[in-house]
Amino acid sequence: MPDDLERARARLAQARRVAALCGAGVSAESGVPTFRGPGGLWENHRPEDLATPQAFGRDPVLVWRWYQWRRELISRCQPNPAHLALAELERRLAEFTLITQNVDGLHSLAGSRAPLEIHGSLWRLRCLGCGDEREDRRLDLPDLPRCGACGGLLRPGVVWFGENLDHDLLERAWQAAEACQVMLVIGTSAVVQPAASLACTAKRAGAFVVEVNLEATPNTGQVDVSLLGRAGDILPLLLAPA
Ligand code: BJW
Ligand code: ZN
Repeated sequence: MPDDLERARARLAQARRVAALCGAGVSAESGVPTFRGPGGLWENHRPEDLATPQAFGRDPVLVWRWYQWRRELISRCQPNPAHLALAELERRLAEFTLITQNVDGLHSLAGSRAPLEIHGSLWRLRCLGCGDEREDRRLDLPDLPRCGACGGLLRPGVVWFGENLDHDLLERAWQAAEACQVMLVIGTSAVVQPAASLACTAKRAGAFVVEVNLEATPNTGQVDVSLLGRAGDILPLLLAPA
């Protein structure tokens, strides 16, 4: 592990173009629950009951309750050293792309300027009537929030299973994966597509890929270095001078 850390640190220090692909593990130390694994959101809820357009169509009150609960919980969370290290990396590099699956907004709070939130944001609401999408940070939403312009039902501005990711954001993420010299893959179980494939794309295009996770993932066999541990401990070490 110390050798792997050194190798990763040296490659990162030399790189001019870097991309990071983040998952729920990055926010875990801020107190945001992950999805899979012990204590994860899917331990007590089935994704198909809460995170699909069909679930919302069947029971929007149930789905909204779950999202309101998460908005409230996350409103009390602060960025942790992993978020701060990623914001610092962006300041150091001319070309840095932060691709995040997280919908909690903590990267922006940590100072990251342009995270590609490929699974959307809990803090944006979209109208099913007129399609208007805007930021809304209220914690006292009614059971079924409605659009001020057309009265249509509002939904969370996140990407559910079976839905397409935003084309432009995904395109920028693919481009960053293809162009980067180092990719950091942090705190993601790497089972949800197409996000998980971004690491393989970076590897195929010649990047040095570093995984940071508490445990092995389906990507571990393909990456150059796998650093096992907490993102909030490892990322600051990766950025520290040699
Ligand atoms: C730590 C740590 C610490 C903990 N430090 N580490 C190809 C093959 C098979 C299926 C598909 C496919 N292409 C598409 C699909 C279907 C589907 C999919 O991938 N299914 C698989 C699960 C089987 N994908 C989709 O539907 C996507 N849409 C799409 O592709 O459209 C086109 C299409 C549709 C249908 C068929 C084919 C094509 C959309 C995916 C949307 C995912 N949405 C969610 C919910 C977002 C909204 C919300 O938050 O409510 O996104 S699901 C959930 O999983 C969330 C996450 O962003 C996502 C990924 O999870 P993540 O971030 O990896 O978290 P965890 O919890 O899984 O892992 C945490 C990790 O951290 C663990 O590894 C820990 O060890 C680690 N960790 N603490 C470091 N301190
Ligand atoms: Zn509307």
